[in-house]
Amino acid sequence: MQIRVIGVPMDLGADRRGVDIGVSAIRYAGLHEKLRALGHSVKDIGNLHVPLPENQPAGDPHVKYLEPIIQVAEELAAAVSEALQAGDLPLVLGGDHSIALGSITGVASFYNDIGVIWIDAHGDFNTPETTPSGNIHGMVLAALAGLGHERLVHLAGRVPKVNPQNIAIVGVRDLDPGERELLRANRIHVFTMTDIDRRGISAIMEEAITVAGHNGRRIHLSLDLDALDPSEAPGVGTPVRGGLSYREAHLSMELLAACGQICSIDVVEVNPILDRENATASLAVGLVLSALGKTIL
Ligand code: HAR
Ligand code: MN
Ligand code: MN
Ligand code: MN
Repeated sequence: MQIRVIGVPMDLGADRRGVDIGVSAIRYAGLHEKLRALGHSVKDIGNLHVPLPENQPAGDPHVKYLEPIIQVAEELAAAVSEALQAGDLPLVLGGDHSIALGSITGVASFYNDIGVIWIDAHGDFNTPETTPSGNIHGMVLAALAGLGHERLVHLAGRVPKVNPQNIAIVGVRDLDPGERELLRANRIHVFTMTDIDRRGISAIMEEAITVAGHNGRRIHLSLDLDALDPSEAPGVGTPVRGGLSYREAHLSMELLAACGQICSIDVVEVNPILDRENATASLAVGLVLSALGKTIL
């Protein structure tokens, strides 16, 4: 398979600066050579242009940096759908999680019914009314499901980008009060760390794959590195204790590879400034390899 790498050095969607250089850290961790060693071909189109926060007004404090985030999302959506049209698998490197707005919009313009598996400590299901921070990375999944600021919801094309029934969130352990209500009211399938502790990651991922992928629909994987326990992934902007272990994360990726329905991937929230010797970026590369077919034997 040809993997098309798209870098998006975005940090307008989060408060903590540093995820913009996550794209470089992931490349530096050997992404290309390791993908090639696995038998894939790799085409890297480089990084999209992302404006600097220093040169932008934050604007509405309930949806900060809305305009530049939308601008980048439109560009990314076009790049992702172009990759899919060419038969490549888009691998989008972040940047903060607000980039999923563009990547999933691009996938949804190519396939008319998609599923999303969102692996994250957080729900990213706030709206401008419920957000405690105004940071768009915490609102992006709601927007893709049709809820929230209308500029985010109505970005290029159909609304919603993904049917809320086809979304599975895995690894959750930190929700805001209003966000929790929205997830409940919209019957989103949320698999918390408690569910994983009780039932095991294998059963949970099988169920998540059924939720997102039933009827054989294509699945977009959005991997937020803060889903992992901070002992494994210290280099993330918003660490939360009690996350996925190294093997739980790898097994999740291996099960996704085995399902054969993954059409596109985001890897987000790697923050090299907070990392230890690029451990989190290296972990991200390892997880991508497992998601793209690397097995132990
Ligand atoms: N829920 C909080 C907010 O909306 C924190 C959001 C999260 N950070 C992330 N996204 N890294 O997964 O502001
Ligand atoms: Mn996230
Ligand atoms: Mn997160
Ligand atoms: Mn935030």
